[in-house]
Amino acid sequence: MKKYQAKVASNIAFIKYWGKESEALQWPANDSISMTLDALHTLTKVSQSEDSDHVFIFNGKETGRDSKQGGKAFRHLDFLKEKYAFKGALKIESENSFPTGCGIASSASGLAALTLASISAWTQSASFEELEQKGFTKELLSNLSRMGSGSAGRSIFGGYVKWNKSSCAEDQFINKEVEEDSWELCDSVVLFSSLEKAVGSTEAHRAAWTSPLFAPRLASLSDRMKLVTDGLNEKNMEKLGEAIEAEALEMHAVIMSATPSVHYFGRETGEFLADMRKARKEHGLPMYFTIDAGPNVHVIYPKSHKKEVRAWLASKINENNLLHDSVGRGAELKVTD
Ligand code: 2P0
Repeated sequence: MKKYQAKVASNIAFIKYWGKESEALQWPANDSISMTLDALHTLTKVSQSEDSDHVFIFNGKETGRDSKQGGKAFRHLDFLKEKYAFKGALKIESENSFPTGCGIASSASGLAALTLASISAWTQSASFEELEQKGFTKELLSNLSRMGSGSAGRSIFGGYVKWNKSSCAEDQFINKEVEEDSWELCDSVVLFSSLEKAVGSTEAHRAAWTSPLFAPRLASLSDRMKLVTDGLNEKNMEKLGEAIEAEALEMHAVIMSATPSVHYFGRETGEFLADMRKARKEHGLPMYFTIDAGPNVHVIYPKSHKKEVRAWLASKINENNLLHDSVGRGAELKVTD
């Protein structure tokens, strides 16, 4: 039985997708931009099955329609099957190379890998070229991944990827903004907790509109987007870094001032951010933080300073709590017998 295998890395947003204009259409409240990672990935293998329903095995364990992980996957499979009138059930085996649900967008790599591998299996396509011949361009695959989980749309492409909300939901699109080879940035994730977060992203997205900080944020975000894209194009770490730190803190301020109010990070994370800023000043290390919807910190720095930054991190954090990664090349697809 042929297995269609998608390997998709997670991504870390520099300008966050936070809040939705429409949940049904997966239309975000703002443009976002992220760096696709390389090592932190989901590997999903899909084969066609004789069973009456899909079988979804997540990290070695069969996961049903009613579970949190399975629910999102099954809903997305149902959506794809109905949209394209695909025939038959699938057997899906999916594994993450990193802890799930703690601020390393696992739904980004997971839903993108599921989209890619399941469409490849249903259409029996062994490569991106074959998928494109059947109408499934990377742009379409990215858009379909977005329907599974917003951030997943950005993980199909490598490098630095922008999700443009456009003026109506149907016109939104995702594209590579800056090539991965143009500037190699690293991301070291500092794990303060590998536990699943108590409040999921979808629920927290919904609450964003209740924060008094949300409207002013949306009004000023295009200036910050310019700083981020200029920083990437000019390879200016200070410009990029200051913008991504302000952005992460602002997203968390929105989350904390929304109803219900959620705190995704605690004292340990806060202390680490202060230490990092101090070390940056004292030792001139070009490292800056961003934080997703979880307690873990992503330390972003140019590859040229990999040795010094990682030495500083190793002096502060137990190596079991560090995940080192860098900018990646985007989704991969292959078929095994
Ligand atoms: C992002 N995050 O841009 C932002 C920043 C987390 C913090 O997108 O409801 O799991 O599945 O579309 O993609 C996490 O939200 O939300 C997220 P859904 P998703 O990466």
